[in-house]
Amino acid sequence: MKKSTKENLHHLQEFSNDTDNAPLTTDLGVRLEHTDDSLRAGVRGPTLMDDHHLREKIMRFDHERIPERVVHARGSGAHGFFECYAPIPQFTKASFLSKKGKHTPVFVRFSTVAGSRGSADTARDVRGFATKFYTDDGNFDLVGNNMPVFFIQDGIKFPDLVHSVKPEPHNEIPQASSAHDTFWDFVSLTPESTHMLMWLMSDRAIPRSFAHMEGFGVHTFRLINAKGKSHFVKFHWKPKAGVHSLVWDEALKLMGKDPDFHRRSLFEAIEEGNFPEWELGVQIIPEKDEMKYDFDLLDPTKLVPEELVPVQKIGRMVLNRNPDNFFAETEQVAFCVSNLVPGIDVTNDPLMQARLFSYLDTQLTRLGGPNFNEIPINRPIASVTNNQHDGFGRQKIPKSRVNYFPSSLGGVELTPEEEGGHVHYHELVEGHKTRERSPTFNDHFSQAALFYHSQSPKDQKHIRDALTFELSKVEAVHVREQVLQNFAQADEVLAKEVAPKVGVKLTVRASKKKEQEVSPALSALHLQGNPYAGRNIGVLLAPGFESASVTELQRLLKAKGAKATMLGEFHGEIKGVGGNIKVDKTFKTTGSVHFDGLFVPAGKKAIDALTKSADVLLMLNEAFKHHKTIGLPKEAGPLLELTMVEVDEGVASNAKSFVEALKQHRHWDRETAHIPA
Ligand code: HDE
Repeated sequence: MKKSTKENLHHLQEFSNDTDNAPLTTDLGVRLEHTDDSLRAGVRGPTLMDDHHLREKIMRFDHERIPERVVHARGSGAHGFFECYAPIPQFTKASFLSKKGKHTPVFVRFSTVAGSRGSADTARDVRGFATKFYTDDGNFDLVGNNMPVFFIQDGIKFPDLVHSVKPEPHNEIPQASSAHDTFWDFVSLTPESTHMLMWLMSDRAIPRSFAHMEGFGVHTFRLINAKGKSHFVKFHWKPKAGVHSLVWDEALKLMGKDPDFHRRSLFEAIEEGNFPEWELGVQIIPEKDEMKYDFDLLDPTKLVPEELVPVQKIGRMVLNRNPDNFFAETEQVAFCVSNLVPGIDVTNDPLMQARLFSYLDTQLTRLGGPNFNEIPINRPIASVTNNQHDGFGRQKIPKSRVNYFPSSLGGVELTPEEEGGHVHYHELVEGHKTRERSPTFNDHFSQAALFYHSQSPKDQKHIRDALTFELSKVEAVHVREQVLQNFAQADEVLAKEVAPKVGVKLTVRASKKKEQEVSPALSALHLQGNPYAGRNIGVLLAPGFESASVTELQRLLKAKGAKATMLGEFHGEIKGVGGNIKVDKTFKTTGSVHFDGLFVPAGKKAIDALTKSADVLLMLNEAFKHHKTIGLPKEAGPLLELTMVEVDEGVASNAKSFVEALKQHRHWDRETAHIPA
């Protein structure tokens, strides 16, 4: 049963078209009595031009596709609401941030960047995290990512960056992967990308689910209060479920086993009532502090460490309703960085400035004309009354004869600023026209180092492993070397450790010894959240299992907001001691990679049967290799012997100790204890 709340159904409802049990009609509402055979002259004769139903049906089919997004083509969306619980009217007049308890409907689309629309969810990539707030004063789109910085400082480099990461033009290989020559060639010659590359090589680029990601507005924005005063602001989404990731081998396997892994877990979580939730945080910086830091607030390759400016939480967002139709909503949603409301304004960040143009522009090609904001998912709640009447696909019927301004015959009116009329921030701007970058943008390595040094040893190892993997796929040796020269500027030891693994002899050109600063807030260890939210445990069943241990596991998991999936050789009911259980998924159609842990219930007969299944043995080995919690009862010795599983703190013998061990998410000690470096 779908859960929904009144507030986020809002204006979409009037457009919903429930076709279940309705008569089949043509596009003009003529009811049809036959749709399986075309109209022909004789049963074996030619098809007739008179068949308007055939022509209409095929015409619609021929035009079903619209251009996919040039970047962020692969995405998944959900509806929800934003609740402001700690208003900040002293900083902004934005209505949705100014009143305690105020609810605003939202639509969020998560995405990968590089892959095509049909590519796999778990590729190593940045994730888009775009939120449309349908506020009383118009739509505000926070079109962010799950990483707080970006590859380039100026939007004019974006086409180069994207061309380099997309499949190479001569053979269209590889799909949804940065591990190839052109990407690393471009970034090796663009040292400002080093900080973002550190994030991209980290486990943040392979999230466990969308609900386990932070979100960031990336650029510095402005908040404007009712008196017209401006403060700089950085936006953050903090996930209630914490920041957690897949392991790389798991991500690779999921690309084959379940390319929809992230889409599916978002959809299922919402259907099951386990609504993903984030808190909205702001870092607020007074205008007088604009030049206070040793980085420039306008430089999108830099973040503001939370230790310098704390994140103030002001509200929460809950995603509680799946779209009814993927195309109409998730595909047609059009986010625009220029969708701003009074109280929120932009800065001169040169990346942001280019984005202000780009998003509006791209929708014209993607959605076929200037009326894309009349598509239900894009329509604001605030009423729209202006003189733009025409263009492809116009939906509303304007009634006034006046479509110009000014007029003495009626027509629209202006709203003074005091009554909510939009004005741009009164910023002083002066300077010579120039194609130059500010020297305050010059330090490309300090924050790359800050991020790396703030990671736990395990996370640092993952960064080195990922870099080794990616560079191992780069054919041009000089590119591998140049990349490592850049990384060496951030951390020489890192570069020197990777170099021999990718066949590079590294003589570091400049090695300044720097003090190793850290920002604890940048480590996922400090973002653990609720360890059970969204977790899914696979229960391995065979005839003769003891149903009591399964029931107990289900009860304990449910109480914590996690779930269990029943796995068996085939579909149907499996006979257990004390009760039968229906299989949800079969051994062949899933794998350990689908689950956060595996549980074998008690029951000697069942365990003997499981020892005969190669699928089960593979699953247990993989769960162990991916550092997951495994439940194996005392009598599971014969099963254990056939696997590489070694009993450690992540291997539990009953439901209670299993759920306790699950709290850890992964048992990383295995990585160093069992897998040679
Ligand atoms: Fe985007 N980006 N971008 N981008 N971007 C698009 O807009 C662009 C950038 C981001 O779920 C496109 O509607 C330029 C940064 C997200 O629909 C396009 C530049 C950040 C999404 C576009 C950037 C983003 C997009 C493609 C450099 C993080 C998906 C289709 C100046 C803060 C939104 C579309 C969704 C989508 C252009 C850089 C995030 C072509 C020119 C930095 C989350 O307009």
